Amino acid sequence: MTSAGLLGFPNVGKTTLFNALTGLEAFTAPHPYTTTQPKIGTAKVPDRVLDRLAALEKSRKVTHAGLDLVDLPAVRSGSLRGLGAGREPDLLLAVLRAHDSEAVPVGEHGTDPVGQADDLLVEVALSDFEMFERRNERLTKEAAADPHLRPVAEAVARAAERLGEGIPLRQLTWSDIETRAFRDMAPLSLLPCVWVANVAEDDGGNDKVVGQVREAVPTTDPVLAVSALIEEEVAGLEASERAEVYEGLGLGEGAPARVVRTVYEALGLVTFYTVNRRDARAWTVPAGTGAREAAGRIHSDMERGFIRAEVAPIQEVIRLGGWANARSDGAVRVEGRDYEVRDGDVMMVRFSV
Ligand SMILES: Nc1nc2c(ncn2[C@@H]2O[C@H](COP(=O)(O)OP(=O)(O)O)[C@@H](O)[C@H]2O)c(=O)[nH]1
Ligand SMILES: [Mg+2]
Repeated sequence: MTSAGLLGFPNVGKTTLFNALTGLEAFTAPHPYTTTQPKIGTAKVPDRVLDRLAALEKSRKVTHAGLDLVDLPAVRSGSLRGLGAGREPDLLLAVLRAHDSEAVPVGEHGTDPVGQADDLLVEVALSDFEMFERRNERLTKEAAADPHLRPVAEAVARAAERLGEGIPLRQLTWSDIETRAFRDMAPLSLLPCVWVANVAEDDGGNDKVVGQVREAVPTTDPVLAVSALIEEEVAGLEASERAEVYEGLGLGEGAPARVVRTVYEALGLVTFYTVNRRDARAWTVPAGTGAREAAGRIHSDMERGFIRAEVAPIQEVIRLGGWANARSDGAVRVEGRDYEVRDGDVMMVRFSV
């Protein structure tokens, strides 16, 4: 499953946001470094259209898309080294404290989200830099003896130089060969990053905060404002109450839906749906995935024996009152194996094995 790592300085609200997104109650405390072991949880992706489709088709089960979240230990100077090695996340969710509640002690990085963003960018670039410098030294020697290594050595040298200037690797363009050469080092600054400003409960100036953070981070990084504390409380309510509370508080669809959608977008993922009496289900694939390959996500037989896909946008299926109606009304298209699955497609795969 897709995974996001929560990154940030002590006490900024990482665990609170983790709880809000996963509905788990991890231990939070108003003192730093309460999270010593990474915790893992799964955020269910709230998806009202999928729920409506399931109701129309009388599916016995609904399977939402998910996002694995890793609540990483707080960032201290030098603490990032080796963090990515092993089970690195697909993306970073960088959390910035943007509230100054007196109940929560202020750490050395303060409550100014822009300062924290600057400092986090430096920490991440620095930890990658040290790794690339070491690799660079070794590769320079090896490439002198083995010309085949030269392109890789040059890429690592160039990366080390830019990291030394504080530039995250994701801001530069790398070929597939270069990215592969970096892979075993798992550089954090190459990962897509979504920034979350953890704002006060009563904050009316969220747009301003978002704008300020946006100025401080790479232009391609999405920025969101979330009140983690409220969201944690809402996550504790019955599912049936949540939508109403969100509406009452003017929080729209709520943070879990917003965060997960932003993460999917940042990773270039699209969601498609399958539905029958047994199960209504959301699936995610990289944008540009062909129908046959997407079918393989559901079952390898469907990929092997793929004949065609019947496709209609989920909103259209719901508007017409279900799949059978959509089909008799001519809203269902027949697509071949190379059809690029679009976000929101309902797909029925015809196959034979
Ligand atoms: N007032 C207020 N307190 C918060 C907010 N987010 C987190 N906190 C509190 O800040 C403290 C530290 O939060 P925690 O999630 O443990 O921070 P972490 O160290 O980044 O994991 C806890 O007491 C939280 O209840 C918020 O949006 N507003
Ligand atoms: Mg924590």
